[in-house]
Amino acid sequence: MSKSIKRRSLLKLFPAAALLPTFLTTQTLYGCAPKEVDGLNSIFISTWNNINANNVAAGSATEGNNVIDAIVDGISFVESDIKDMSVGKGGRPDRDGDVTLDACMMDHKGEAGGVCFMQHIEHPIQVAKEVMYSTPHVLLAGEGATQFAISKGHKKTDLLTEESKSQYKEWLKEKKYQPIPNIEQHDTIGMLGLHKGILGGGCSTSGLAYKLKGRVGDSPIIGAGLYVDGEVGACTATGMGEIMLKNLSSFLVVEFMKNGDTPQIACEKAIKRIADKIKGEKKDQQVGLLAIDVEGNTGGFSVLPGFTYAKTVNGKTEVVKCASFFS
Ligand code: SD4
Repeated sequence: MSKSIKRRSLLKLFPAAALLPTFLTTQTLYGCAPKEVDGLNSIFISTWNNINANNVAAGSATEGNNVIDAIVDGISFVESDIKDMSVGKGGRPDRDGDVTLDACMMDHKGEAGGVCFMQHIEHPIQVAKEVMYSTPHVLLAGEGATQFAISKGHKKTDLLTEESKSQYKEWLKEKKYQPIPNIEQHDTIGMLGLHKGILGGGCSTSGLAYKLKGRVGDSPIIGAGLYVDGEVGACTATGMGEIMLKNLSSFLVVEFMKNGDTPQIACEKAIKRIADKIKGEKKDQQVGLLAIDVEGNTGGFSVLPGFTYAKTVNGKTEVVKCASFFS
């Protein structure tokens, strides 16, 4: 079974998201019956301007898929989009010219799965879900992750594109490792969903361009790039992964929400903690945090200006501009 999502066939279906095919299998979420939030059937939020991904996720949920499968569908769409050069196929390579992918998922029961430093597989988010539900593990890395993906029916593929190859060739002329805020750190997709009262989240990236071989960022690490507590809320992160890894930012945001903060205040507090540590020295490093609570309230905040998120409530999408700690 090919799990590749064809961009053109999906685009043809917009905005009639309800007509989207059920292209991925449906996972039953333990027969849990949480209360449905009044008037809110589904809400999907994702980092940056990932409007299409949200629409795919919302359409998938409308089709009857649960929140995890809807998120997998939304993120898979971006992984196949070669114009997004920080996720999946078309992602910028490491310093050796190899594309290495990180992704993770977490559900409302606290189940989690991820892959990191995985090569040659177009849909790390699907593999992350498979790690979550069909292995006793949380994280598979490198060749082991690739082999696992192949064992689950994924095909090996060349993730480089003409554009990413030509940008890499240019980069080789100077070989300077200098991530640029909101340019290079702006495409990773972290998506959070609340559908029929059930929370879930996923995150997928090719990481920072021209990173050292073997570098793994926050995106596949539970607590750093993503955290979900089905009783409280969820958070996902984007930007300079090393910062989120050192601060476990997504876990921290959910913990703040658990202690009573709104998603917005929780994101602001977690960013402040980072900004206080940075103390103005590393003002070129962006971190954006995005959160949702079980009631469907959302919030987002970043270290530097420029962070946005796409928000789709009951099928209606808008892009929200976030405030930032530094101006
Ligand atoms: C990483 N956090 O690998 C990711 C990069 C990112 O938009 O968010 N890019 O550090």
